[in-house]
Amino acid sequence: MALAIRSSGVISDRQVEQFRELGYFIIEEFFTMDEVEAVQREITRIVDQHPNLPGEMVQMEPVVRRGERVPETKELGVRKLFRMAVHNDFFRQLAFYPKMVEIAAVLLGPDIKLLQSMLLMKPPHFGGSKIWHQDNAYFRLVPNDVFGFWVACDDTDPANGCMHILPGSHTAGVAEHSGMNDDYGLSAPPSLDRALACPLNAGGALIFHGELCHFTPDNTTDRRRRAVQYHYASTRCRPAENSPFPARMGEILVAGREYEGCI
Ligand SMILES: O=C(O)CCC(=O)C(=O)O
Repeated sequence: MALAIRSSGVISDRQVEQFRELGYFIIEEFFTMDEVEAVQREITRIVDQHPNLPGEMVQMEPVVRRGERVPETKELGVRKLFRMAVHNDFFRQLAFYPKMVEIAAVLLGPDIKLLQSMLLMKPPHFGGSKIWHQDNAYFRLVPNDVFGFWVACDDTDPANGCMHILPGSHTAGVAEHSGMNDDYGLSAPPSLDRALACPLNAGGALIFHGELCHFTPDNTTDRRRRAVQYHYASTRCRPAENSPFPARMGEILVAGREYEGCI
């Protein structure tokens, strides 16, 4: 990944160095509580419109879809909102959140796309795990100039399914993955005792390389665990030909320009 020599006012040189060496860094209070609450309200507004929404936007928890669990409210049955930045003005604007764009410019250079927007809802009691994986195993961008912001919209810890990462695992390329859809993950996942849990208060952000191995466990609590996940990539990336998924061409050009044959 092409790291700028200078860092912005938002991140320190030490954080840029940590990203290069370990594949992640954390910023507490990245969103203010007002911003977190605005995200929470917009989630409710979107889910209230379901099913009168583009089909890709709302995915229910599998146990709810299969009728094995009945959530207290529709919102508490949602696993994921997908590509909200394409379909919703609030989340489109969030793609231009100055701190995110500034950090993207440091990590990626001047030509930046929002590659993918998601809201990961992991509802209380039955919100299922997301198995160990590397995000660029889904995207297969070459070069791998792609990273994610995972911003907690509730207080998160291991019991309600916070992020777990394997520091430094972003340097060895994309490992073999198998499975389908949300169960697509590392064929040889690491043991849990090697994982670093990243508990965050609401508003805190994990910024992580697109090839960093990570997973989130089940939400076994009665607490919510919502998170915004926005991936940014350099517009010089090409979708690789060996991708098992449809090529991701990105959602929004955030800064700079596009290139022929690239995302
Ligand atoms: O927030 C989560 O539960 C998992 C997010 C994640 O790793 C992903 O969707 O790639």
